[in-house]
Amino acid sequence: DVCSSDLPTGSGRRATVIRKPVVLITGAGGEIGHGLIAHLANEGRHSVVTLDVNPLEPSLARLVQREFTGSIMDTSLLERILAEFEVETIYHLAALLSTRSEFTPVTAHQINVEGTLNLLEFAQREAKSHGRPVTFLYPSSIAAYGLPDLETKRRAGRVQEDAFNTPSTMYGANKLYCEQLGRYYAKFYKQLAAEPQSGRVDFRSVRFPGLISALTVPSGGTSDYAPEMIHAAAKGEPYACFVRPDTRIPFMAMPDAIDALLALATAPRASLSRTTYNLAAFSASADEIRRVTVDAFPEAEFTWAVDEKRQAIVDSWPADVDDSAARRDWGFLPKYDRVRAFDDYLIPTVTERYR
Ligand code: AKB
Repeated sequence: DVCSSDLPTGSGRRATVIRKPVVLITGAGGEIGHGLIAHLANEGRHSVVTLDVNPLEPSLARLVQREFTGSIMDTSLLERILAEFEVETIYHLAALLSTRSEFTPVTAHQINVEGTLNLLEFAQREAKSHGRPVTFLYPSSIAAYGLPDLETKRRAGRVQEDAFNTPSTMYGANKLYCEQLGRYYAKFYKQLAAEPQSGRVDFRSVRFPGLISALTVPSGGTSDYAPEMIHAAAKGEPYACFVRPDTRIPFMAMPDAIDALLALATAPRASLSRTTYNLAAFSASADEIRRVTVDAFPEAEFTWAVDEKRQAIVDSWPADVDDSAARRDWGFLPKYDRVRAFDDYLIPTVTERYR
């Protein structure tokens, strides 16, 4: 899969320049981008082009073919990328997370929705120009759910994709809508036009649970109490947890999140029965996370300081999700349950990080 173009040489002959297809990652400097860039670079099969509002850390920048520093709202920058690269896969990771989005809902809408629309339109045009569908990976979230009260949350158990799609946050509403926007591009885009134009964007989305990375601390999320707790303990800093001890949502270790995106990206299209899939790895209460953290870092100073407003957001997210469609359709199988996530990944890696 190469695209060639003829360029004049000094000798008057024409040389063929081979342009390799690239993977584009937006929000590349964030939590998921870190692991994804490392994985793709290690694999060596794809050249990676990144777009982020901040410059990449030098260790990451070294791994990519080209780094663009700028916004997904900058359509002339997207135009430049379109002109220069044959993008065959997009990981659209740029977003404003749930807590931050509640403080600036209009900005959240601009970045999370209009930004995604820009990228979908970009993908549509890329696919048209190189004649093959562009695979578009979109991380949605458990924030797309909104359970009305704790009793319903307790009774609901493992929630399926199409239940309780009534989010209470701007971020959740943005994610839910963009899942639908992606589905529209994939299946119905300009359905009244003379020439069919859908199918150029091969949109694939996962609803991630709370993600926990041993290498980065997220910013602006509401499930962040779990990673914050672990990183604070490893650094020897006190931590005040902003949710109740019994607060329960699903979580996933970052390597499983990266593997899931990569597996979904390469799954045969015919095997996908949906455009958005739940993913779960383990469900844990805040107190269970505290206990394993304190076992590993006995010096950890820990208090509960419940923020009722952020608590209400986490209470509206399911305690667990049903990810059987992902397991059935594309073989999703997380490596890390709660014990392995802590024993084999989080504790050793986070300890090494702050040594
Ligand atoms: C957040 O808390 O906003 C995110 C999420 C659950 O999508 N981590």
